[in-house]
Amino acid sequence: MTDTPEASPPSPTEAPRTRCGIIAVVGAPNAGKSTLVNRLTGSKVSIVSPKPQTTRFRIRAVVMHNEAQLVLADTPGIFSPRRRLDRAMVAAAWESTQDADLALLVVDARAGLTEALQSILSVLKRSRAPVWLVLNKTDLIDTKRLLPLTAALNEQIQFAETMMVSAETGDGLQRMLDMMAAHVPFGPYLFPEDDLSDLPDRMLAAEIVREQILRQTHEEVPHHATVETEQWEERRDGSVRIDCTIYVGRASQKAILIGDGGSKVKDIGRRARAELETLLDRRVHLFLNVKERQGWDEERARIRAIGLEDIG
Ligand SMILES: Nc1nc2c(ncn2[C@@H]2O[C@H](COP(=O)(O)OP(=O)(O)OP(=O)(O)O)[C@@H](O)[C@H]2O)c(=O)[nH]1
Ligand SMILES: [Mg+2]
Repeated sequence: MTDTPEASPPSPTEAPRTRCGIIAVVGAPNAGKSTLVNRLTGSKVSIVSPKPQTTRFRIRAVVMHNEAQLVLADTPGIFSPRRRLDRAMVAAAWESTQDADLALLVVDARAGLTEALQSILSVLKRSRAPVWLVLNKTDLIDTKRLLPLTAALNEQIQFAETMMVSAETGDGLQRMLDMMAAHVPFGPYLFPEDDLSDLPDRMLAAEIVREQILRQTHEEVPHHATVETEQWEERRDGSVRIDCTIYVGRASQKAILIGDGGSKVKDIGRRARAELETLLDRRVHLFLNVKERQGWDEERARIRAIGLEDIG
């Protein structure tokens, strides 16, 4: 963006200046936004699953590249919302494009131009920030199919750039980083250089548990479960005790989550604990408590607890 004073290149007398910009990563559910953000960051900042609507709130991740700080905002997939929870998720995604210097529209190249994508395009047309098209999952399709898809999408929006990548294999990501670092405006860093994300550890713990629920349960259970960290207790031996509550909407969902003799919740806990120990680099004692709470996805307190604004 060259129309702001900050964006002008440094004059020869000035010390070289850094670049910094906020980049909103948007798209339909399951397009691979979180996989992309994790891969660009080189660590796990956002949970990933094969099920749509995995990400529920905006997570900022910081990537340092070529003297530039790229602040990537991973967002919930955009779809037609029904529940209060869904409306808040979709609002968070759109909101993140408002203060962005650049928006990346991530498209599942194999899925192509779906109805969901079509309605995103019609809103994104009015974006203040430039929009780049990121065709993802190119490892899954024949390259011959990419050109007609690019042409069809560019008919709807004049994308400033188009890139073809695979967040899974890393293909095309180096070039993408170079281009983003060259695009963001000159300016001071917004975050300390060693910051990874703005996700507090308590939220990270809840998200890692939710990721296991998404991976280990099916049908209606994953989307009707929410996880909150109730207690975080530092132990003298350097370990931490984390107590999380899993809320589900119905008794039947609770029964599935608990499993025969508690086997399912034990498995969810075991895997989440192992992952948390790696991410937090310390011993973790994880306790999960499953509660039935009808209508939690319409409850303001539950929506705020996962970091979403209540939008009524
Ligand atoms: N083969 C392949 N799979 C991918 C690629 N990128 C993402 N995936 C898979 O696609 C699924 C969805 O990925 P996510 O990163 O959770 O997608 P998302 O866009 O963040 O989804 P929501 O948070 O629900 O909006 C996961 O199973 C990923 O492993 C890719 O480049 N190639
Ligand atoms: Mg996601």
